[in-house]
Amino acid sequence: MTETQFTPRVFSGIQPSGNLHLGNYLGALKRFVDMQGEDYETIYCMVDLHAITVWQDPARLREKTREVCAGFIAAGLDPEQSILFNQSQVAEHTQLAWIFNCIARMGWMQRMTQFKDKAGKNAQNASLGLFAYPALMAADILTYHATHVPVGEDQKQHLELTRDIAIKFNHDYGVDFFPVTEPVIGGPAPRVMNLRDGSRKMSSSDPSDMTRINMTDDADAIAKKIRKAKTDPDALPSETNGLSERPEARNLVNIYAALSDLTAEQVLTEVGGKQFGEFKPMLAELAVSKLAPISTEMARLMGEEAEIDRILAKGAEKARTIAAPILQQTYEIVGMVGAKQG
Ligand code: AQP
Repeated sequence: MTETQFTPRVFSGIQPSGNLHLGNYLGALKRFVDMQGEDYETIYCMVDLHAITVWQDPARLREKTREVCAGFIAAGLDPEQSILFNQSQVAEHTQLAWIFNCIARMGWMQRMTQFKDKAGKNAQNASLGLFAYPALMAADILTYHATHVPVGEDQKQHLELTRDIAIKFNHDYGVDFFPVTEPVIGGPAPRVMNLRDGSRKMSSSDPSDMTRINMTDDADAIAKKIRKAKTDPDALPSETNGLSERPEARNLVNIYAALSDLTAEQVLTEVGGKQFGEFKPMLAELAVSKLAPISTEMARLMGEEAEIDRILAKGAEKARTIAAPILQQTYEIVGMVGAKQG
């Protein structure tokens, strides 16, 4: 099957489980905005069903869902141009996920490194949902026949699983029905690292707030976190190969590059030879100039709860018009009596 049979369509999502952070922004959200336009139909989702694979306080989940929606819009997603909604409101995701639970193999799921990382030593006590989550993610994508999925590098393995599920479904039923989705991973910061440990990714679940820049941080907090970010005593190199053994330095250069829409090479041409004492204030100023307008607009939108809920409801309605016929066709292919329309 070739991708060209399918309408170019982008799908991606973010969990409303914690603070939106710079990793979510540079790895995902900024790239969602870049893909919004005439070339693709764009569908972006607050994946609340994924969030509950670990315990979520209901009131906080509601608040975070609205906050992520506000973040999407504040960052530049236009609800008239892109479909914005929360996953639980389009039942086709979970309906298709069940079919995919029956396609995915246990061996495939057991290889998922994110489950191993998140469940840690306590895997017996992890929820079944946390284990099955990548099959729901495949359904999120394929219930729209999405052809492109912009994500951070940490989601690469889940997208490979999505491709395997589509290929196995098509093969088992002898159809060319699901597209083999292209991951869109790239840019200068596909994996933003923890500010205190360059070997770990920046994450909303890290207990220390100093490890990440939140989209809601004010200028002082951003400057303080960058000032205290772990670095090394050497000056910045003039070429990227000089960063290969310096994960913290590489991370800050990549963040600078992604925020300024430059490559790391271009940034080093400008800042090579500088000490961190000089580079960190430059980075803080850049981060504040890019993030402050977004956080200000997010705060304003958070005051308009009814408007956010209206946008989400309208988005879910639009999403359902794409998802429902694809689910119906899937049921027909699989052999469910009563699925055929008319
Ligand atoms: N550090 C990161 N660098 C680049 N991209 C990142 N993403 C997340 N962290 C980074 C991307 O953001 C999108 C949404 O992620 P998610 O909310 O689905 O969950 P996550 O990957 O589990 O993100 P967190 O915030 O880091 O949460 P926990 O604490 O659960 O690990 C995805 O496209 C992801 O790649």
